[in-house]
Amino acid sequence: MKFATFAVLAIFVAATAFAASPSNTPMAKEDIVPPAMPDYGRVGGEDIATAAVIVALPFSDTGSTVGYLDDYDEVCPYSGSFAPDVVYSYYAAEDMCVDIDLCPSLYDTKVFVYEDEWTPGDPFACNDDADCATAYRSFIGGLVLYAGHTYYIVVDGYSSASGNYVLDVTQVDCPTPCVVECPPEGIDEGEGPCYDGYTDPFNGGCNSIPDVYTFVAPSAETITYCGLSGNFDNNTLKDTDWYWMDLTCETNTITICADAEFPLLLGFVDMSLGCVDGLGFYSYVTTPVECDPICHTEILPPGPWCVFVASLVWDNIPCDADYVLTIDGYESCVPVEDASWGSIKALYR
Ligand SMILES: [Ca+2]
Ligand SMILES: [Ca+2]
Ligand SMILES: [Ca+2]
Ligand SMILES: [Ca+2]
Repeated sequence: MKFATFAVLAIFVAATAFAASPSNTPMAKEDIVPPAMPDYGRVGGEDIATAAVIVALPFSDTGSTVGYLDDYDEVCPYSGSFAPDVVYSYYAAEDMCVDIDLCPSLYDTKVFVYEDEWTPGDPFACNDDADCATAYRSFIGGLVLYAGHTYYIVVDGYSSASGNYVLDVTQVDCPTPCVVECPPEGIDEGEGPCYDGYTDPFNGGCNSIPDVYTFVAPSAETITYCGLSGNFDNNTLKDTDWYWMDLTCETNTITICADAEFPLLLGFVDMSLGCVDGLGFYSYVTTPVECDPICHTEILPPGPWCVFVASLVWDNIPCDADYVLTIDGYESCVPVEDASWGSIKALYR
């Protein structure tokens, strides 16, 4: 109690000194006494051989990775980490699903899971940064464990990060498998699945050299594409699909919708300047979960535009993950001065 009072007082004094100082330079950082940090202590195992055994679920533990060795690392998607790690193990007596939650931890965590043995470069599951209340914490949701297998949960850190962690492993209802079906009217994207070393010579847009596109034919009807996207090269790359439209009307109200077996990034790219450096989205929408259809509407001026579809994340999305994209409002406009009755009638045949 005494110490806590002292720490609070020290911060107050430091803040006052900083605010009121007539100096034109800020005071040195070392003068600020940091608040006391708890030390959650050493409780996890050092490595797979000495893993701390999780006997039953739900399981909750707090500990610190400080002072442990860096035995393991996985890329998901950041490489080059040398952070210390601790290991827990759990034997699944039956098929089940679990959430592995490090969200309340106090440092930039990373977590990965091995099945039965160390499989470097090929973890059973892996996450660095999840959608936690605090940024950069880790979470693996709805992970399917199979009866008769032992799972090693490695609590690790991004880069050199280490510190106090809070680990919760909870059995949850297994998620309904997300399956996106191609409707009968769907046009096959035609690209095929990505793979390690893939360079996307098909429709990678400005991510490919040379740039390549799927050219969309205008239609008064809804245009539907069935495509694939996913992650490859150790989840450092993703297949991006660029659908090219030449908008010819004075204003073009375009609605794009997509449903995917992966978290989705869907948007418009203004291609009027081509693949210039720093090319960004005109606008976009995202969904952090799979099988969550999203739509986006813009009123666009005439010119070349792309619809962009890809996985939002670099996180073990298989290369054959399906999506369905629809485009509404991409119609042809014939310039009035060039229009003949014949050409106008041809449009509506
Ligand atoms: Ca490590
Ligand atoms: Ca992290
Ligand atoms: Ca694709
Ligand atoms: Ca592609």
